[in-house]
Amino acid sequence: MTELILSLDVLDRKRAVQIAESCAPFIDEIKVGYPLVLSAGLSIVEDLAGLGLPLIADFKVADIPNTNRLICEAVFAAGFDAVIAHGFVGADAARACVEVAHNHSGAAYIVAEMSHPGATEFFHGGVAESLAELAVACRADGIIAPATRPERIARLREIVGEKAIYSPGVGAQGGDPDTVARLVDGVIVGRSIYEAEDPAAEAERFSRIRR
Ligand code: FNU
Repeated sequence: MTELILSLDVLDRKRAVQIAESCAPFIDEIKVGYPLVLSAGLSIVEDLAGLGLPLIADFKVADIPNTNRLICEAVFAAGFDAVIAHGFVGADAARACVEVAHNHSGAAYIVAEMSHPGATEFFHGGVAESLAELAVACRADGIIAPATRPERIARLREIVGEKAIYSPGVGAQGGDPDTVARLVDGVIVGRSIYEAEDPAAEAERFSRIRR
């Protein structure tokens, strides 16, 4: 069954918790990134932990191996269950994230190709394929691939096989949830849910794309 992952890019702590609570029955995981953590503080993780849903840290970690290790240790110490890291920094740096994640019984996902229009400037021409290969070689738990380009997801699936593919870019960025849900393990949805008049109703609607 394709998972539904709520991207909680809401700046106000109270509103973030309210939205997460109301959507919780319809979602499988919550993804938190810089917007919420930098606005509300890392302790937001404690507020969300009570919902019992896995929490993904979308920090797109991209530094030298030692710094990546320190960042990921802090991520898992804070209570996150998974981390998203960049692969373009090289296998040693990406592997540092994977190792820390696995030492904490968590998961690490490598960005293979991003979803915004500008991503084609650097990710195309074989780069995304190389990043997907790197994710496999580093024993990452999966990759991030663009819901805005289903044909690219299909290509990257050939490389990662049964590893998880989590895909942002449906709704606000134009990707079609039904098309993408058939290709991936998890669909990541932010604005379409948290900016809706009734986020829970919208989450419920998206949850029906799960097969
Ligand atoms: P929404 N995100 C993304 N594209 O959109 N982590 C990527 O290639 C990627 C991401 C994140 O558009 C983005 O930062 F690697 O409002 C945001 O948090 O649905 C979320 O996915 C998409 O949010």
